[in-house]
Amino acid sequence: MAGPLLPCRPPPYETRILGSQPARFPVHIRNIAIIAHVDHGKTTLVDMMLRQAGVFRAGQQVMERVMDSNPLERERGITILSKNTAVRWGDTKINIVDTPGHADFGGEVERILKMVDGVLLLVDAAEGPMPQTRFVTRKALALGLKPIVVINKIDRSDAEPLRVHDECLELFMDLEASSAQIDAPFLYASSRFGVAFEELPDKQGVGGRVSGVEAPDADTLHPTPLHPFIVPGTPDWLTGDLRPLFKAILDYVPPPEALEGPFQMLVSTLDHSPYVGRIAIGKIGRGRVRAGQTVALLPWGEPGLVPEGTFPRVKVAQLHGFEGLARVEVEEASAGEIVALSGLEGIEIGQTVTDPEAPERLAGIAVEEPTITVDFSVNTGPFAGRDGRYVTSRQLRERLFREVERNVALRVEETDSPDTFRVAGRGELHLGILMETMRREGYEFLVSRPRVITREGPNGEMHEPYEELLIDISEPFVGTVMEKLGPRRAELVDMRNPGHGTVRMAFRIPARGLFGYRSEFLTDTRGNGVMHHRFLEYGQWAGPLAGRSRGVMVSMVQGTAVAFALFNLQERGVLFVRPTEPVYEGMVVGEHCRPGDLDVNPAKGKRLTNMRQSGSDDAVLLEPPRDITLELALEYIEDNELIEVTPGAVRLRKRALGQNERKKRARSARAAVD
Ligand SMILES: Nc1nc2c(ncn2[C@@H]2O[C@H](COP(=O)(O)OP(=O)(O)OP(=O)(O)O)[C@@H](O)[C@H]2O)c(=O)[nH]1
Ligand SMILES: [Mg+2]
Repeated sequence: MAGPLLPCRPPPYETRILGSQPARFPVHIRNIAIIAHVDHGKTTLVDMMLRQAGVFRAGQQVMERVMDSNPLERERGITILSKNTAVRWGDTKINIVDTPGHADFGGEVERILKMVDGVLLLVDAAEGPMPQTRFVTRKALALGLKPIVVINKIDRSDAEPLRVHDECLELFMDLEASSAQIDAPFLYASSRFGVAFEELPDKQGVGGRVSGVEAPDADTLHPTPLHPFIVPGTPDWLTGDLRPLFKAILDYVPPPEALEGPFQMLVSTLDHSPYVGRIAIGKIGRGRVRAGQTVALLPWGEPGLVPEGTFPRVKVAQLHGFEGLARVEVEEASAGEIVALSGLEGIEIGQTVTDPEAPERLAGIAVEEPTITVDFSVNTGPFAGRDGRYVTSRQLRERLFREVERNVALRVEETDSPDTFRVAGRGELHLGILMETMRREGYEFLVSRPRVITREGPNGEMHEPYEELLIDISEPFVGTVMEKLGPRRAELVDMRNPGHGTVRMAFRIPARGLFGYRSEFLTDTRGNGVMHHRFLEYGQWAGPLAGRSRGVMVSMVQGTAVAFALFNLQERGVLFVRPTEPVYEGMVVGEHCRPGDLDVNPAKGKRLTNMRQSGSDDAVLLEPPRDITLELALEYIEDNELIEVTPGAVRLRKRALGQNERKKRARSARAAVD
């Protein structure tokens, strides 16, 4: 184990805060990112670190997962944007970046790794390493970062921390970690209860042994202030706190290099404010920067000196450092600190900002290329404009191009039709979030089925994106899953049966093969299975794939859905609409339980001979309809269908609404295949 860091050189980091507020100096710095697969507990851990480091006032009401601050993140319980925060632990400032775990945002995590000097790699004590764990670990190891492994959620009843410990080591070997990296410290933690242990606590005992950190006096270099925060309901055997984690960060994460010389900083992430525009966030690599200073914005390119005259010079309007949940305005900051610069008009991720006298570019990380594309177009349905505020192609165009300003992995292109825009992104979640955000802002539009973006292989052949698919299901469902994935061209890569009834299967599958699979998977496994997928690589075009195995029920009338009609239809499949919902001709109102589409009349009421009969409609027993979320819709629809997105509704519809037109198109499509 590495010993405590000795104060062998003068503390180089300095941040002068504007105004009279005295800053607590000198400080040491640690810059860390928290990385993991989705839902392994990163944001919950940051909550507890903030609490125990005393960021909140005593008694202050703080919402859970406070870093997931935007409404969509709160609603979905996931992190979408990475965020910076900082805590003080003794005389050390720890800058923490909470990152998103969903695979669509992997590129962002990769860039974040450039601004930190260490990572906390969280792994769920039951799930073990997952596809995204492998991805972020590979990136962190390749950058030479030495992780601190935190086996989290040890409180879970199905936790198997020792097995997961072994699996992490196996992963490190697989990824050819250096011996120093394999020697990473392992901690056992529960972010929910705010505890971390160096040794696995005994479930029968009281409190874990947190060797070495119980006596703060023994380590005078790192006084360990702690703001006790005991989560109600903490089991006895989990008595403890996060001191072992803070200690590990101080001991194992190297302080940032504090290079003297002309200012130089790589922009790792962007933020946006309606007042100051783009905000560039990164770690100062060398020298210092002041508010009001003129800097050079170097265009992307090879590392090294950039010729004079090829870059703009701009003034840093404001300079902010991170402190708890706030950003504090500072007048100057030096190498090693993570700062936010505003006023740099046109700045992009991956660019280097320097002293104009020493325009030396750093190696950036290219923004990941999109893998799927959809068409956004003006709503042409009969309900167009009913509840949206922005419905014209001009408004749609303006909004989409504005998005590109801050959503770096997104591309928007015009098409031959002035009403349609091609939007390319990293996956269904990436595009789904854009769609959801726009709908909340009052936009209305149609979205097509996603298409994969193909590339040309080395010999001119066509390549398409492949995904890594991981499925956890109970044994009896293995057969069904294999049967369904075969025609989708999935290749079984690994299968593990640890013997407790749940089987884990890993596949390599063309991204196209996954379209429409999630809803089938949920039906087939009756909601018991878990599936995760992430982009793996480009590979040979897999040839034609079968589409959705079931057809849909299409409304042949415009009107209002009636319980009586829905009751009769639910025998034919799963409905997507509720009674009293408006429907129109060509709208998809449910899934047919067989192949082939079915024209139906969801508005057909019982003949109203007297009041009692129509009143008795309410008593009809209806299955709850399937909720159509945007991501599900994106995965679900076929080429001849569209998603209608409005502030009040997400509907599925046929491209051609009229029955005759649909038949005609279906005939010509069949003819084209034959
Ligand atoms: N049992 C248990 N559940 C936990 C623990 N930590 C977090 N959770 C739960 O796991 C879920 C995900 O937690 P988050 O902190 O949002 O996970 P995350 O890694 O930030 O997720 P993303 O940002 O979406 O990748 C939430 O429901 C938490 O309550 C833990 O230590 N034990
Ligand atoms: Mg999170």
